[in-house]
Amino acid sequence: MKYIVTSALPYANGKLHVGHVAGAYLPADIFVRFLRLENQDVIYICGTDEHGTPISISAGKEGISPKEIVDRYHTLISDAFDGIGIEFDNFSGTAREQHHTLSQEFFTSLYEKGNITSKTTKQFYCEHDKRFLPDRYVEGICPKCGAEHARGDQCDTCGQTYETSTLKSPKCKLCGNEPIIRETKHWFLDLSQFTDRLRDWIAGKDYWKENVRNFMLNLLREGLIERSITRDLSWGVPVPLPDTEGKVLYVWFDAPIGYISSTIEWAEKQGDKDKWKDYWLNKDTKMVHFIGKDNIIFHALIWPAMLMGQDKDYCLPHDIPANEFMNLEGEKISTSRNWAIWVDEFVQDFDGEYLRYYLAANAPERQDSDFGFKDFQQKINGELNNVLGNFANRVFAFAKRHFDSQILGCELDETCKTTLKEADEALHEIRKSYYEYQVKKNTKTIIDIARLGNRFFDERKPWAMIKENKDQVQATLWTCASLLDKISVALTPILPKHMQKLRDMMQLEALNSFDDAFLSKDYILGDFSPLFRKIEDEEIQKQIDKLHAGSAVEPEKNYDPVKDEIDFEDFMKLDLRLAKVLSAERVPKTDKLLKLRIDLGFEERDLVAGIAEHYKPEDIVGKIVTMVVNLQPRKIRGVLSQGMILAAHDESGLHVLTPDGGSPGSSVQ
Ligand code: B3M
Ligand code: ZN
Repeated sequence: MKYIVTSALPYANGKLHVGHVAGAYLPADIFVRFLRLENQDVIYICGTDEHGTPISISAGKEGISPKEIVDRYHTLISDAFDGIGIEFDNFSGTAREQHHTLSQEFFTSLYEKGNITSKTTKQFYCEHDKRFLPDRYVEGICPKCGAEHARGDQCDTCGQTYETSTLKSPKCKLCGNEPIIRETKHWFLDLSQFTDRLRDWIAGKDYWKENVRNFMLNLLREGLIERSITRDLSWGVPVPLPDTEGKVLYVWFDAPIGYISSTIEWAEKQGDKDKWKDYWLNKDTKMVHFIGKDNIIFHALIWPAMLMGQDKDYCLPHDIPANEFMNLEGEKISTSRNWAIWVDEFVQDFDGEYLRYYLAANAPERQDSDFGFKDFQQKINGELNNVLGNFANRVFAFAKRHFDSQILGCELDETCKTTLKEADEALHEIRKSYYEYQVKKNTKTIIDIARLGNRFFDERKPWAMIKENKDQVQATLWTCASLLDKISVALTPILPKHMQKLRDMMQLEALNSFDDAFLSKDYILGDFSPLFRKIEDEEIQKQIDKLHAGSAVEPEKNYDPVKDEIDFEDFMKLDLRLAKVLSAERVPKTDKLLKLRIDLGFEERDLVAGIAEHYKPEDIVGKIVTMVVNLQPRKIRGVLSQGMILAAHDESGLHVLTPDGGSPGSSVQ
């Protein structure tokens, strides 16, 4: 059986944060490490997703090329994966030549089969920037759920996709202007032609996670529509048709093809350029895509259709275990607000495997989970240190003191056998659960084996028994050593480095298989030391302070309550005019008041304005302001005030309303 395991290609437009790792990377890496313990033939494939509008926008903002952006983040992301032991067989990038070639081949194959249609569509165009505004170049109100900050291609809030031109209140992301609609020719993948094949394909997927399978079945029930697969952009895979200058393949069309192009690159690095075919052109291959839930439609619908529309007989996804999201300290992770834990920074302060352990124990497999720093500390100190680390240390120390670090096989009594049997039953469950990607459950089950070991050690009281019955103590120690051996196997997919450290202390042979957990052997211990380190309160407080300081968490804006409704007649009683400030002086003995001489065109007036804390007299003179002129005159600090100028106030201060044109006396409607 061959496996291709992939993780969603991270956009090369930002650093890696813990939410990414929890959703699509750690679960995949753990699954691959487990398959290797099962001596399965597996390759783990990934790479950076190097196209798409966010990269072009970032490049524009920094005044550099998109290539420089993707090269920078490819390296940063790759290094971050190294820091937490995520080990791909190949980590490529979709800006590479052979990816472009393959993507164009995919397009052409579908085009020649008539699966791609073209039509002139309405697209947002910015007259100021003289360019079309695909995807993230435009932002507005989601036409499906009404959420703000919806993008041109997909709404982050409800996850739905829609025709860009249906976006409400669109704004150009480059200049903020409202774009116009212009016609432009684009190409569409006609998914309806794949309905029967997709329905047959998914019929056999009753083992899929519910959220994925139901999502797909709903889409099939609603009826498949054609989906735009090209964009007006300069950065991306050029559309392989004549007269398509300035048009590229939509990033979500070419990105999944990156799984294949990265495998081709891997085969070339292996010195056997056709080796990728053993996996991709093999109907028996089990292809497993690890993704976040916002990527389901692309992986469970569009990508299989693209594969079905190829001349080559590609294998189709076997499983798509989409994970939910991980939040942070009770809030959604937000890169724009820097409300995130960046992996490259985190591993400067903590061992990368502590992050692995916490994200495994807290995996968002069936529902969103939350990364809490105090909870992280509790799991590392309370479980790794106090349960597993403590169990190993007390067994090794006792064996060193009383048996010269030699724990040899011996006659076991019933209690020992029962304890080991309980552990083996747990291991069979763990093995099955790893095949079902149930990492969260396995983390708990493995730590429970260490808890069983601590309880067994306490109940056997070797420190007391050593004087009366050394054989019984030897049986106790051997049982404990065997439990630690089993744990070292079961926990290797999650904590590979620390479990190798444990096996080195026990001078165990190299781990070849999950079955090694059931072997019986003598234990000749080597040097040992604490397996883990405790995390101090100050370290955690420092992380929490850093998160809050670094995140531009907007303070809650409290708006003035909206006043009672008035009718149009009431509003029409107000006489609003433009007016020019001729002179200004402070009102004596007050901090807030300025006395202004106002020119209304048809007359001059005095008025008192409460703006002295925000405007020096010289700052306001000469301004054209907006004024209520039919307000009853009032004496204020001895000055007869004949009207009121309008100003807005917020946390940044007070701002008088000045029109962007008009002359004194003009009526304001
Ligand atoms: N680049 C990342 C995301 O939307 C996107 C995945 C592509 S996988 C082919 O999370
Ligand atoms: Zn613009």
